[in-house]
Amino acid sequence: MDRPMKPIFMVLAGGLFLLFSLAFAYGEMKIELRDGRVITVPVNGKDIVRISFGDAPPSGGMTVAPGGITWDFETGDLRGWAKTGDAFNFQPTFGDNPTARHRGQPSQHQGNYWIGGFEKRPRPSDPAGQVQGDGPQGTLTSQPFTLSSQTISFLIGGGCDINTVRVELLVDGQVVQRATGKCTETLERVRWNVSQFMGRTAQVRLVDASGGGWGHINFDDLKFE
Ligand SMILES: [Ca+2]
Repeated sequence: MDRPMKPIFMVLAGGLFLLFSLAFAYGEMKIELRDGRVITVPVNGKDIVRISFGDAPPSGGMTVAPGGITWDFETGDLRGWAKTGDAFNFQPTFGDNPTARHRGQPSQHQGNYWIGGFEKRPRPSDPAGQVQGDGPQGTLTSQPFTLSSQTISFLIGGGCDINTVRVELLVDGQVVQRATGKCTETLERVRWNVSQFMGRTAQVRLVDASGGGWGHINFDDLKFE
């Protein structure tokens, strides 16, 4: 009577073993979102080889590259960027500060924060309309990243002398693209075709080498397209 039971017992034992294996294999990856939500994904951390993000976040969302660079400054800080000089000491700036000081040139920035070289409102609690002026000079350079898209675009404004105020793209440490503003605080989108540099190591550098009139640069919302 014992013999016919043996195969059944083995199948049951095998099934239980499989169930336990699955239960232990599938842990949960928790992803904390900026809005406070927590998403759980049923996956074992040991099985993850690489995490990548295929889709751009929706407009207005915070964009932080895997390397930790904030491209739209919605973090409210300069993470992933290195400063020289004092031109960018009070950046990013919050809100449409030019309109708050009745400049007549709305910033038209993305989200809440942007680089406004003339502005000085780093926190929402700071008085609206405060400025640091054109005097300070310096640079703001992103950490290196790998160019993996055909096009990059960004919002630029501020001064219009490309010799003193500009945004640069560096590839392997060499300047390969430059853009300046139009002597208005209002930001406009500029696109660069960077397909010839795909796979190369790049940096974005903001340069403010002028303390005179329109001696500042505005910048926001760099996108990889
Ligand atoms: Ca922004």
